[in-house]
Amino acid sequence: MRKILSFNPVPLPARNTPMDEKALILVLGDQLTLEKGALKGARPGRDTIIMAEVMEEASYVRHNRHKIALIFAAMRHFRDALHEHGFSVIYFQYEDGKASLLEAVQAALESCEADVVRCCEPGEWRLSSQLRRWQLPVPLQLVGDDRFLVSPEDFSDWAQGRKQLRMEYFYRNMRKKYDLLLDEDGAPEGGAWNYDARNRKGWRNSEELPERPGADIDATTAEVLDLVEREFPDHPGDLSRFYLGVTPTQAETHFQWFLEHALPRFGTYQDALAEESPWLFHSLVSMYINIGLLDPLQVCRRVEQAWREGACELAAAEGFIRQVLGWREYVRGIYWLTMPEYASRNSLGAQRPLPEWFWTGETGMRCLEAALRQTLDLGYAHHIQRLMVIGNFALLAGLDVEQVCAWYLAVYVDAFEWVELPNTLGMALHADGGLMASKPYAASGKYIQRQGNHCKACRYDPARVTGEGACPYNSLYWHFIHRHREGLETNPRMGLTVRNWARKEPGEQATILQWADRELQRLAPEE
Ligand code: FAD
Ligand code: DLZ
Repeated sequence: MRKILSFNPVPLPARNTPMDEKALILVLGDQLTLEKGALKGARPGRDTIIMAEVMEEASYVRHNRHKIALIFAAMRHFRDALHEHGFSVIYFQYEDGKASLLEAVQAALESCEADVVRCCEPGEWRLSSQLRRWQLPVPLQLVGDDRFLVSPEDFSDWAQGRKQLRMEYFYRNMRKKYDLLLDEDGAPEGGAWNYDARNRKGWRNSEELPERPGADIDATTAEVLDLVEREFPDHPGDLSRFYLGVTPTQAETHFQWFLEHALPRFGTYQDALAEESPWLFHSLVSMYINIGLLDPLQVCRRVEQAWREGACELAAAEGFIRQVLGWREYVRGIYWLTMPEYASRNSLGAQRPLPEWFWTGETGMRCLEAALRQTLDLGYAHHIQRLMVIGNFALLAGLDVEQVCAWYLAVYVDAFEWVELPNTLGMALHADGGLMASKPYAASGKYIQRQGNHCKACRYDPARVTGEGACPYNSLYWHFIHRHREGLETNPRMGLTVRNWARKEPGEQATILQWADRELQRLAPEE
């Protein structure tokens, strides 16, 4: 019998808090939820809260300026909300010059009486292992993160003994456990668990794109934007286009806008690529969920409710819920199941240096340039841009896995390693030996042409494989298949492609491989 994930969202370790114990509660920049994590059971008047904008967290990668601004502005607004709830908060602003969270906590301990330091388990292995090495004059208590719907322990129980881990089965369990999109008999609404096949339409510029709400910039946020502009001159991000909400209320406004204006088309155009819009009908809520401004379960329930009220089709609601309830929780499970070893995997031996144009966007390839420019300027690209445009190029070209992952961690506003790494290393680069995906997401220019309208305006032709003006994705695709043909021919989902390659005349193969080598040298030189 299959194991069912235990229903209780994230059992926190039993905490026997003596009534007179005073805690110094460290709240990290992506833990901004009242009454969850380390703030669960916190007592105003007795416990003190510490929050700190610190150099180490702001610069462990070259974070997009939108991300730093989002985190600092959201932290400052959260501090104000804590004050309103009667809490005493020690808050270090970036200008206070604290280098690290440890330094901030040590300084806070000198100015308050605390018997214990309490923190919710950090989302990234890097910080989690650092915290465990801290030497403090009082004990450090780490509590589980109850903003996720499955704890790492429950995920590990589910994974144990399975020959192969597949998101689809995990997701079905989650639907049952959280009673989402089930009919009265507990069967999936509409009779199927997955409506992905209906969610793959290409963009032909045939729909009007609704205008998105902008940012609501108050004095606190404006101050942060100035600070980030001044202090992080070498980081990507055009802050004159700041578009993010920084409080739960603002995040809710953006989500409500999505429900009303974009959800009805979300499913249909989930995989589409468009010249006209960086976001199409996507929700733009990952950053809010990831830092605690929106609750993942509530977001799913609201989408289900929208469908039940007739506001969208089942395929749209199911598609969205699968991403949040399924993929988001699944990748976190994979991360904690396999770290720290996962980060060093490179099963396809990809080692080409990351080209400099990843930081400028200048490639001349219309789809790639659009995806990179919006990534660098706004810190946002939707899933298909991350996977099938940028990630696909990195996969086909065999770019160095560590460098590609570090780039993804830096450039997106929603990037935290627990979600970035399995998506990049596993899903996009297929470097984890097939743990995340049963086949590499490798595609030629034809896929990109089918999904959108970039190719029409591009100098490269998706119908040509070699010669000046041929779309580079085409020859690189065959180069990839050729390089990895031995490993791929036994993969049931790739065998046919390998056989198609083998059927080509040796002369044609040689021409394609030579052209691809030339393209690789031009676009991703080895030195
Ligand atoms: P929508 O398309 O509107 O989807 C709804 C929500 O579903 C998202 O907000 C997100 O919470 C969730 N979701 C969708 N797909 C995934 C997924 N594969 N994994 C986890 N959650 C998912 N997501 C991040 O939050 N942070 C990252 O650093 C990140 N890096 C990625 C790197 C690569 C190479 C790839 C292929 C995907 C990455 N994703 C990441 C997943 C996904 O692309 C983003 O969550 C999504 O594009 C965010 O935009 P949105 O809110 O408009 O999402
Ligand atoms: C991402 C980020 C940034 C840019 N700055 C801070 C900060 O100054 N202080 C803080 O507490 N948290 C910050 N964060 C979020 C942390 O990096 C995040 O908590 C860890 O990566 C664990 O997920």
